[in-house]
Amino acid sequence: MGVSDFPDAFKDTREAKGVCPFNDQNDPVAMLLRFKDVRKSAHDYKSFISGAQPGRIVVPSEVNIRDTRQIPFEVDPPEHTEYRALVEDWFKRPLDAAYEAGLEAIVAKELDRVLAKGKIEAIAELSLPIQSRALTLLLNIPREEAETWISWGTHVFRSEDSDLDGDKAAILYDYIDAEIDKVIANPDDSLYGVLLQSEYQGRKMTKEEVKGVLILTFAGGRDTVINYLTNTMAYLAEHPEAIAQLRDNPELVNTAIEELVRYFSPLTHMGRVVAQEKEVSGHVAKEDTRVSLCWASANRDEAVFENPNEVVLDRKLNPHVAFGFGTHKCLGATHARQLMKVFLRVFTQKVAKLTVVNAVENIEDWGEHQRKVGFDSLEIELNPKI
Ligand code: EMZ
Repeated sequence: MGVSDFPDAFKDTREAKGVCPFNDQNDPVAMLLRFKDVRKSAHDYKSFISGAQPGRIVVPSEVNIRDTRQIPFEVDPPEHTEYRALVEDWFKRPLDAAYEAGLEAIVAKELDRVLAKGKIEAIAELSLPIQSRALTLLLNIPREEAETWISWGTHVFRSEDSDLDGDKAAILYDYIDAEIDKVIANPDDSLYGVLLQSEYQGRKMTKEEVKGVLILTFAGGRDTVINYLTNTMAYLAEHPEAIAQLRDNPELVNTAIEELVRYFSPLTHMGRVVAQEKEVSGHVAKEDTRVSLCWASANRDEAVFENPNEVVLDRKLNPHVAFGFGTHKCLGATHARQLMKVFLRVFTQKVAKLTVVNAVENIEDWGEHQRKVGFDSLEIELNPKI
């Protein structure tokens, strides 16, 4: 198996049963594995709610390390609709040409820096800095602020010894509190400033609500984007022909990013709390228990995808759910897609070839299933295109 192979961890259980139990901190989760069930349940926000106790829909549950409700992520319609409408335009800014040019400048600068070095550890030296610097555009704040976030490492809630690190999470919460206070004192046109001026149900957004949007913006697109970038480099290292193909056919980039995100599925699944008892693929989901929508499994479902375990860069029909589905589909997807496109474009223009020197896989443990989601470390050697 090559380093860029990401096996389908759920195939047998998906086909045999469709549902897989997983015990998370004594609050069990029934993982729904089939594409059809995942989409149908994502759509059914009345039975499978997001607006439960803050942190409970995340697996592993964050109820012990978080009280703030992430907005609009942990709210359901009708409230969700108004919150989402408040932030929707802001999160569509990545479509502006100036934003895209900003992303391009960030990726080009980071790549030039590592190309001069030749050999790097791709996560710490490239994926994390790119993700953090790109986030300054989404927040509309000075580029230097990224240095602080880079120092936090890949995940804001996880550390080397713990999946749920309360101390580390507190760094993010305190940081956001302090930033909100600064912007209250000196209003600006950052995401903080815009949210503080926004009105929800006819009154100004509270500090706690603004914090809820910001925690989501920081945490939701961090390890996922970092894994996507790193995994893409592993793929290009093992498929050198794709570098030239993508460079020579710019339109291929559009289908390629969708295919790579389907194949990698950086977010394995997302939970919901059962509000009304429901049966899904023979599993009776009892009220107040949890289910999860396994995007990673759905994205390899043979009932929907031909050759699901192959990366087909020009795949035509690709209704993947890597960014979720329905009401709660990823708010940051426009930013992520723009970054993914710019990254492929700039990378293939500047890099002739890359080689993996050493790879340490990051394997997630979901009860009886082990899923490769990315790398803990990926050392690569880069050769510039002259
Ligand atoms: C939550 C989640 C959002 C959660 C779309 O996903 O991302 C996770 O990485 C965070 O831990 O709090 O933001």
